[in-house]
Amino acid sequence: ATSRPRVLQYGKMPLPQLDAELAQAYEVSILSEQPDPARFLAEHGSQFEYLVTSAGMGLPAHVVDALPKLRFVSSFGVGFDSLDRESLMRRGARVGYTPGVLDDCVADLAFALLLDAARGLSEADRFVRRGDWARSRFGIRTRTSGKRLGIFGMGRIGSTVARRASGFDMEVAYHNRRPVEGSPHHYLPSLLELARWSDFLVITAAGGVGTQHLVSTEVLGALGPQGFLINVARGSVVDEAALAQALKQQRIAGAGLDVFEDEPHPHPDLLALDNVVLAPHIASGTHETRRAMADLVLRNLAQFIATGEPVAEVPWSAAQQTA
Ligand code: 8YV
Repeated sequence: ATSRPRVLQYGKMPLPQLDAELAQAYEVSILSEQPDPARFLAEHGSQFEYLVTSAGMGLPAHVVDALPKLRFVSSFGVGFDSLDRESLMRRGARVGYTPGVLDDCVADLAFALLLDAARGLSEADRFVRRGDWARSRFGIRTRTSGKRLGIFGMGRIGSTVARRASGFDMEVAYHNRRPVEGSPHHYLPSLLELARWSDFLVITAAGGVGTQHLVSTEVLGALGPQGFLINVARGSVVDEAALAQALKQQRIAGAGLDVFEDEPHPHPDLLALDNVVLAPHIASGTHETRRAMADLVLRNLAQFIATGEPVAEVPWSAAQQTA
């Protein structure tokens, strides 16, 4: 048992079972559970070659800088915008993540938010529970079938959303940094044009460098008073204050949001609005998908320790190997 590799876990994982499985296989220290994490890092940082974190917790530069022997990070999640790229590259540490196993559940939630925003489902639920049904009528809403669905970010998740759309007889167009080879969908060369075209604009783009506030007042204006915004990507891609204003003034029809700029604190103005559906970052949060993500976190770590190559590696980490 003494030969088990040491692993620094940045915090508790999004699937409690995974905490137990990591502790079973490795000599784990959980940084967030230490009485004085900064002191723990200063005293023990040089003992760790392996670290486990999640997209939600991230990994800041000061932690990487306190781990001089760090070789591999196994992250729970497909997003890697919260992992400090610069310090990790400087350290020469490789980074594994969990792409591919959450596409269905994230696309499902995008559609749940889309249908809810269009039909007012969450608002209707509040209406019935308040007893308003016996007093008044619930307003009529917007059709979804046959409408135009714009997808910003045509990666694994975006294309899974597009497949869902065909069941609703929706027309699909997309914007992406570049056209996706072999995609049957219409490419629009700018987000602004996509927003102008769309009835429903779904954000499935990766967050991070170069994507901050791309969904701006101008883009929301192009989406227009009949348009809906759905975001299951990263809150940072949307100017949330501008979105709250646009919703309040009904310059767009509605929104469905699973992600926010400052989680767990949605912009306070959003909480008072009925034309937005709010979810607490739950798109990957099913038993099946979180299990698959946990398995990939474990496999990435085990395989890196055994062979020096993870199963799935973030693009900039992989690129540094071939450069
Ligand atoms: C998770 C996510 O909830 O995969 C991602 O990038 O944002 C979500 O699936 C997150 O990783 C949990 O921290």
